[in-house]
Amino acid sequence: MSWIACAPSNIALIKYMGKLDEERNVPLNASLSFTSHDFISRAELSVADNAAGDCWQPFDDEGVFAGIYLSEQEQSKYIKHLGFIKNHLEFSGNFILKSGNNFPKGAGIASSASSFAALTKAAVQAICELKGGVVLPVEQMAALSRIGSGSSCRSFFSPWALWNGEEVKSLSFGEFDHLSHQIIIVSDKAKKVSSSQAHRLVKTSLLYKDRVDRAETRLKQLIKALESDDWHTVFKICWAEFADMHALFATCDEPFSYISGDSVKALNAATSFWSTYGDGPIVTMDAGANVHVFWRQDQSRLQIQFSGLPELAGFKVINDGNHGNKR
Ligand code: 2P0
Repeated sequence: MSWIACAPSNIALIKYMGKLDEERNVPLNASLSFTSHDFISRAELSVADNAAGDCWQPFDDEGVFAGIYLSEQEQSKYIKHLGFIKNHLEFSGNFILKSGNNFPKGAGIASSASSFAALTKAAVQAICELKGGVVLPVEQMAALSRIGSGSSCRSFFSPWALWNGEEVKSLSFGEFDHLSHQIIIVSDKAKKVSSSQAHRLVKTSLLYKDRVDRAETRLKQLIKALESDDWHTVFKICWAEFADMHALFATCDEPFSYISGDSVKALNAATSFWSTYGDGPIVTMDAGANVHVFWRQDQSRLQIQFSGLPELAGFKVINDGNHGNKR
């Protein structure tokens, strides 16, 4: 018997950075994210016949979810989360766990969010069925998933997800519910500082003191701008927010940066595009070097113009819905 679940990635525009409770991944500030249409992770559980414990395997076929290999450390974090769910649901059997994404790992597309959400869904479905119980409601699954990876709780809600403390819910912003998400891949190297380390280190920055207030203020401003269709203000707030997070990284006790020279090239292309056309994409960066841009449906011509900019030549551009569009 096997159980399969899929979950989408999500990208925060107001960032989760800094934890109130490290064990349970309770954030210090509320965050707001846009849920991907089809950057997806898939998890499959099947009952293991031996008592050697749970184990992880990649998908071994040629399908879109194959070819993703987790490091030893990633496997053990993933299996630990399965153990946590088994323990929570009082289940003692063992599973073979397979997982993969239809997008590259370590490319700054928040594969941790989608993969932990997919695992949580598959594990809850499997255990509830094996025990003859009712599958948990989505809010409870999101809360369990959050313990494995904080940002994964937002992947249960769409098109937008608002996560505050231990609660997460869907939001909708009319025409902004159908944004086109494009990622400028300037690097596919694994990041040197993990997100969990970053959450810890930012607290040592002198800029951290008012960080929660700044994030909460921006969240209110962003929701207001999204509700009033004020795209330019949305752009300005999102830029200020990712710059704020990256400034925390650069000013903590063991300073680090995810922003490379190529990230700056992509960012400059976006700012000069806005200056030239008086319009452009929302821009953000995650805890990685790659640059995320979001477009409204009515900006499809601008999006094509942007994709063709000479400054972006040589970078791979991945589109939500059109993966691996290499230029
Ligand atoms: C976010 N990030 O809001 C922020 C912005 C990265 C940059 O949440 O330690 O993998 O598992 O709770 O969720 C990435 O951190 O960290 C993240 P843990 P997670 O998306």
